[in-house]
Amino acid sequence: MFRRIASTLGALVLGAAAISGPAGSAAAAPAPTLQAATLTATIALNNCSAALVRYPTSVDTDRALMLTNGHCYEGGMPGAGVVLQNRSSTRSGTLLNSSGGSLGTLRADTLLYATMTNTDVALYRLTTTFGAVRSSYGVDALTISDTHPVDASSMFIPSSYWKQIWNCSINGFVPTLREDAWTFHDSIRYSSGCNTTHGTSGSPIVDLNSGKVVGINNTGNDNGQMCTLNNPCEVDADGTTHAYQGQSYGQQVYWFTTCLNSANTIDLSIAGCLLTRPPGSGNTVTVTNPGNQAATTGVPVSLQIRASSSGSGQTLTYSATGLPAGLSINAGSGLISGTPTTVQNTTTTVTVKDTTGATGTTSFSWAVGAPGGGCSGQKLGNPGFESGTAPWTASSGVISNSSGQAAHGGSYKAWLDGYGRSHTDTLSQSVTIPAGCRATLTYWLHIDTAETTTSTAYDKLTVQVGSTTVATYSNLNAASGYVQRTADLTSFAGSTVTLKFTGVEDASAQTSFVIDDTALTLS
Ligand SMILES: [Ca+2]
Ligand SMILES: [Ca+2]
Repeated sequence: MFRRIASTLGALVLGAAAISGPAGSAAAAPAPTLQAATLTATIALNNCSAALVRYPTSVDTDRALMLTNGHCYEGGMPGAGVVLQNRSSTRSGTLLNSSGGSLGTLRADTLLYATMTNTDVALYRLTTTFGAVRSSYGVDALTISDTHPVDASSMFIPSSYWKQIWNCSINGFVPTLREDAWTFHDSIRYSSGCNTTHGTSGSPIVDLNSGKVVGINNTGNDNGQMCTLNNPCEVDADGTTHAYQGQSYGQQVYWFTTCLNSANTIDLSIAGCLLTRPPGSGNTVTVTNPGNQAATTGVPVSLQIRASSSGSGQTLTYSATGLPAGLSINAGSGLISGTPTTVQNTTTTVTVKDTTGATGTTSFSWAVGAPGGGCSGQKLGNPGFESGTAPWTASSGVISNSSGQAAHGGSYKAWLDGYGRSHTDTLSQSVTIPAGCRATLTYWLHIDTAETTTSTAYDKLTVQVGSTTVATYSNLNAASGYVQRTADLTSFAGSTVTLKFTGVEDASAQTSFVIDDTALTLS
C-alpha cells in the first residue's frame, strides 16, 4: 500500500527531489509533460492523496465528495472482506489548485463507503456542496467515469501529498492482484512512466482525453517479495503468482456508478452493483477470462463465457459491453455469437449476475480484421540476428557474435548492456500487425549479472510496443541459460508499431541482457 506512515513524516522533505522508489532504485519520476495534467481538485491528506470527485449524475446542490483509498481510512486499514458504510467522520484535507497551491480546508462529516476488498476505496461526504466549493475556490470536482478504463489509454496520476504528477498509460488489467491478506480484482497495471511511491495512495487515475477519474492509485511492489505487504503479486487463473519489483497498480472506481439509486446514494442491493458487499450479504460470482480474441468480418464467432456463483442453485444472467459490431451475448447461456461486420479493435467487459444480484466481471480485447488478413506466419525480420543488422535498429555493438555471451541459435545474438557502468542499449524494429490477427511475441532471453542483491533492480530491461510496456526484467531475473519469454500483442492488431528493447545499467556491477531467436507469430 502506498500510504505514508505518519511517524516517518518528519524525516521527509516534500517536493520533487524526494520522489524516488525504494533506496537504490532508478531515477525520479519524469516531470509532467502534458498540459492537461494538473493537480486541480486534488485534496492533500495527512497520510495520503485524495481528490474532490462527483458522480456523473451529481448536481451542484449535492454535498461534495472526497475519494481516497480504503487503506487511508483514519480508523485503520479495513480487513479483508470488511465493508464500512455511513460512519461519522471529521476527516479534513487541503484542496489544491492546478499547480499544487493550497486553496483551503475541506472537511467530511460521513464516510459513505470504504473497503480494501476487490478494490481499494474510501468515499467521504463533505460538509459543503459542489456549488459552494466552486463559489469559494473556483474548482470543479473531477467526474468518476461510468465505464471501464481502456487498455493502453493515456492517463496521469496527480498526487496531492507530493504535489507531483505521474504521466503514463494503462498497461493492461490484472484479473487478480494479492497483497498480504487483501485481494483486488481487475486491477489497473501502469506503463513504466508511473513508478508511484508511498504517499501517492488515493491519487485519482485521470484519463488524459476525457479528464474523468478512471481508477485510483493504491499500491506497488517495493522490493520484489511475493504477495506480502507493500509487495503485491499478480495471480494467474491456476494460482501461479508473479512479483514485478517497481510495478505499480491502481483499482477500479467506475463500480461506484453501478451502485447509485435515483437519489444518487450508494445502494449495494442494486442489481449489477459491482462494489463489494459486507460479508454474509451476498454471493461471489466468478467469471473466467477467455483471453484476448481475434476474429474476421463475415466469419461467424462462437465464444462460450464460463462463470460460477458461490451460492447454491443460482441462475446466472450474462451481459456484455464493448462487443464487436455484429456480436451479441446470450443472457441465459453466456454464449457470445454472431458474425462480425466491422474491422475494429475493442475491449469487451462481460458482467454475470446471479439470482441474488451478486455480480462478477471480466474484460478482454477483440481484434476484428477483414478476410485474407494474412493471419499466419512470423513477421519480424532477421529474427535470429544471423543476417547482419537490418531491419533492426540497435545501439553500437549490440548485435554481435562475441564469444563473451553464447547465442541461443546460430552465432549472433543481441547483447544489451554488460558494461558495469552507466549505460543504455536499445534494439528496435517496426512491425505491422494486420487487423483481426492474434499476435504473439516470443524471444529467448538470458540475463547474467555481477550484482549480488536479491532485492533491488539496479539494471533493467524494458520491452515496449509503441508506448506500451509489455514486460520488464532486471538483474533480479538473472539465471543461467536462456528462457523463452512471451507477450500477447493481439491488442495492437491493425497497426504498425515499434517493438523496442531498452537495457539500462547503473554505475557499477554489470548486467547483460542477451536476446536471440525472436518471433512475432500471427494466428
Ligand atoms: Ca542467433
Ligand atoms: Ca549494475
